[in-house]
Amino acid sequence: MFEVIDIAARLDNAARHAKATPQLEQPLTLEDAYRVQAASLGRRYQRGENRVGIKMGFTSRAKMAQMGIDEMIWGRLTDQMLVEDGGSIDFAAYVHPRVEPEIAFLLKAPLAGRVTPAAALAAVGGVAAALEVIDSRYENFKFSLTDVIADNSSSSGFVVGPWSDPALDLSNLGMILEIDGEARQIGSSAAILGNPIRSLVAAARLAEGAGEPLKAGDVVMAGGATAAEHLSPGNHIRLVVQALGRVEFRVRP
Ligand code: OOG
Ligand code: MG
Repeated sequence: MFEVIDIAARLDNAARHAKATPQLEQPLTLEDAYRVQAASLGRRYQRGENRVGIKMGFTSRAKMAQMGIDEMIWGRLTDQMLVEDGGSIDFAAYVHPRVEPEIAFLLKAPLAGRVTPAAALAAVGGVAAALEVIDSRYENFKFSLTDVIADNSSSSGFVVGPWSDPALDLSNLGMILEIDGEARQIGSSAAILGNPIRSLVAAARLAEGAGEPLKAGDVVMAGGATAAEHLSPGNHIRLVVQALGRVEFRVRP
């Protein structure tokens, strides 16, 4: 018998112990997949973690093509997932981590429901270059749309650079993802729905739909602008975004 709490526990344990779990046996409905996600986050909150924002997924063609999924998804971010800019992560704490170049928004006001891009921008206090560490809890990093949603959309870590003035034109900023000093992905913020602000517009609608409207202080990750890259112990990861600057972290050996 399918039980939301059982699948939530299985995915939460897989994340906690960095041990892969097989893909789900039964296909979930979209609604049930988000129920599982909420229940697994409930377990994290009970352990003392706090929700600090949300991440959007599959907002660029490059990400959709890499994973074979073409629908936008979202997941919750907690304070425990936050990695300090210039800091490091422990490779052993992840199943098979990857990194992707993103743009992050910091809200200075609540933002709920159907909003225009201009209204979304008016609620933004800062915008930054950001790196997301994704880590599917499923074996071989393989999943269906509902599998990945249940797994909190592969959320596992995020690193945010210094906040810049959101008045900047975000529509076409060059982005270079370097691993150990070598450019591995080169892209543009335009890859994120034509302009990453559209990802924030979608986030406002989806978060409210889930009964957790975006509030002041929330961070929203707009989604990977390029395909993700595998991480290995010892890697130094750096993203440079035109006009926004850099953000970086290390993977401890
Ligand atoms: C799912 C998460 C997608 C993004 O930025 O598109 C995502 C995955 O690729 O594992 O975070
Ligand atoms: Mg991402």
